[in-house]
Amino acid sequence: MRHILHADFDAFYTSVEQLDDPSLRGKPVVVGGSPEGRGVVAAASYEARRFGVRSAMPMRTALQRCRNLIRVPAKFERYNDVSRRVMGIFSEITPLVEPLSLDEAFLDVTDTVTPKRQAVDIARELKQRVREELSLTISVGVASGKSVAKIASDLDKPDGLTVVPPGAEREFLAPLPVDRLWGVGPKTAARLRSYGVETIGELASRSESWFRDWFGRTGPHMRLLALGEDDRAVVVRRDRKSVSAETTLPRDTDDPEALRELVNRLSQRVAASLVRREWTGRTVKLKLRLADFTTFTRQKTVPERVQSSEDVARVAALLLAIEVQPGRLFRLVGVGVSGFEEPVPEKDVLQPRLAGFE
Ligand code: TTP
Ligand code: MG
Ligand code: MG
Repeated sequence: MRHILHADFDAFYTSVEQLDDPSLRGKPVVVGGSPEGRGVVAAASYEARRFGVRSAMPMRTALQRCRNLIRVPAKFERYNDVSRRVMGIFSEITPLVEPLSLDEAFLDVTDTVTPKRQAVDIARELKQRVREELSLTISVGVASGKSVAKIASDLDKPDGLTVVPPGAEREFLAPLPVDRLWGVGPKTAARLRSYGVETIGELASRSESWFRDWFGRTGPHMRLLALGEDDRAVVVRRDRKSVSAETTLPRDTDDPEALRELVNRLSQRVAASLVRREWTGRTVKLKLRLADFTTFTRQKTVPERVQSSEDVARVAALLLAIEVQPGRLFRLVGVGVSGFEEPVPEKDVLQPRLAGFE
């Protein structure tokens, strides 16, 4: 019996914008491109959704549906930063975290569960920590497999918590429309409807041969998902090539002390991330941006593997010392580590990607 959590931010981009700018709170807000430039809606706040505004909708249509809609351009660096922080919180709960996108991840908490701390308690903890540390809300689904957990997290948004007890998967899925199934997009859903299948329950009641006849090789997989059976593992991807942190200085500076201090702080952040992942690296990289926006990197590969903030900072400081000169003003400093030695177990490599049906 496994316990899988799926956690997903509510209205991610717009919630971050409403957090950063209190004047946007409680209002219909979208993040996306301008209507003149044929932009589309990336994210819509729940207030905007009341007017029928949705992700992927042309901005022009969105503005027609809601005349008071406030449009904000995307700040991807900021979303990336929030994403890294939430993934950090997740990986403090369990190392078995599989990010699916910037705003969502699966967590396998099977080995974290104790009689006193059930999966639902962990889900509540997770929500509370995200609320306290990031001032944002996530919705969480709890189930015995990934597919049902993902569907569950979406059912009670925003700020939702949906638990599907073991054994209740099929019953939980039955009334839902087929396009809720993970991997069933609009095309497959339309095809299923043309066969008279509207709900997941109707789909689940079809015979094995029906699935094979209509969906060939993907048929058996679709059938299992409709039955709420999904034994795919939560896969920790170790394909990240580097871990880094950077900051723009409040004021451009050539002060060696201030720069050194900043390198130390950034090294601490990078090291914390390395320690959390149990990674060690070989190459330390320093990124520098001058007052005139010229940006360059310097890197050094060392014989001993680095992980601690002292080691990262020592190498980064060496690189920095070469570049610091009186009158040479720096605007941004970044520290990164790469060259990880982390053998990927065979079974992870062979784990099939989450295949859709179209
Ligand atoms: P989602 O998690 O799909 O949506 P959401 O977080 O905005 O809202 P929900 O409460 O329903 O989860 O996507 C996360 C972010 O990804 C979203 O805030 C913006 C971006 N995104 C796009 O840029 N284009 C899209 O078509 C979608 C669906 C999302
Ligand atoms: Mg989301
Ligand atoms: Mg999402």
